[in-house]
Amino acid sequence: MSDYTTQISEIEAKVEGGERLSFDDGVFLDEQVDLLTIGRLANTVRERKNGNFAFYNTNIHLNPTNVCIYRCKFCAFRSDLKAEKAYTFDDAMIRERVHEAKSKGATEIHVVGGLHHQKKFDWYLDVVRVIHETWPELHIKAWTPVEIHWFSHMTKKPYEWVFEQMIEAGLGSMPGGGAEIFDEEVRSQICEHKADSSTWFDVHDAAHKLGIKTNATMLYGHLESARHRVDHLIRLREQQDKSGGFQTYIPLAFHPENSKLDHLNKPTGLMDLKQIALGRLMLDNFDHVKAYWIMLGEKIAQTALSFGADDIDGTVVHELIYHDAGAKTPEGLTVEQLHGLIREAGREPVERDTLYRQVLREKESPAQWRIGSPIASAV
Ligand code: V47
Ligand code: SF4
Repeated sequence: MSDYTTQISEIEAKVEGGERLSFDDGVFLDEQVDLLTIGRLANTVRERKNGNFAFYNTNIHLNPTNVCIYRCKFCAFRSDLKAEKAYTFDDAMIRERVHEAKSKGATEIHVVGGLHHQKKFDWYLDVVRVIHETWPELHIKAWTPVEIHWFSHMTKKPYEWVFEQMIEAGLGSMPGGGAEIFDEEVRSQICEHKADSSTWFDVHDAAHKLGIKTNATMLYGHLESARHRVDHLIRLREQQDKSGGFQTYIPLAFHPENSKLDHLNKPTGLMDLKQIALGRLMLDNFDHVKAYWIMLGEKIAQTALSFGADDIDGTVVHELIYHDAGAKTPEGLTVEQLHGLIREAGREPVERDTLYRQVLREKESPAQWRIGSPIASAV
């Protein structure tokens, strides 16, 4: 048997037996294994964990400001304070967004933005408070570790204190952004000044200890290589072993347009599917892998449901980070369109809330909802 055949048979046996893959297995899969083989293996794990279900949610985005003290090289969203594209939401604009969420029957608002150097911690706290007071049922998934670290730096208080204030204001969970690539050398080339990798983990650790569920991302397709991606996944897996609060892993494809790295090509569809599959195979202790359709496009997201992904995010209205960076996907999809995509891919659509509980709606009044039981129990 060739070295390749021996190694792939060993990996297949590990996947079949539910055994953990090593760093070398991951690099081999990423660098040498064809897409259909890695996809088939990832699909085995995906179906073992989530059956035929494909999850989505009804959500809306709010990026309260694009003014940011940092200058991450991959970012096309940020703005200088004095630039023409700079904007900052006031309370009335936030309330309007929440009313829109309510009228659309959204269960979640996803809130991330820039680090506006003229805004104090109370301003960020009020963003959450205003949303919560306007409509308390709406789940607020807000701020990345980069922002939480900034709040801690501004107030000179520990992360736990920052979270306690945010929870009191209405925060429900934390999204997965700001992870980029943990390898220190690559990170220093793409986002030199912002929160480093160990800070990213410290913030998640603090969140998990307080019972706050979080997500995790990886930005791929820029200056990193296979060993950086696998190292990233193993660091996530180790943190999950320790604190157990991650719900979903979301690989994020780099969109170069309007960024300082615009000389690079956007990752191909093959690369997108491979990163979904690799994440599913390496992260044996994560329940969910998300194919974020806004970033991947509907066709790749749909295909990803057979390559390891069990979630395609949501209806997503008002997304800016990817559209500023050249994404040509629609501004949002209706529930009917999401159902169509999922069913065409041979999967069964299940609406979830942010915490993966089933969302139940009456046919006569679809904007009204109530929360059912946790979905894991149904699998
Ligand atoms: O941290 C910024 C990335 C992230 C670009 O938790 C870019 O459910 C590609 O984290 N090309 C924010 N990526 C988005 C994010 C996210 C998205 C969807 C769902 C969830 C969740 C989280 O977007 C940033 C950064 O890694 N990003 N600019 C770009 N040009
Ligand atoms: Fe600022 Fe976030 Fe963009 Fe970095 S990715 S420049 S922290 S808005």
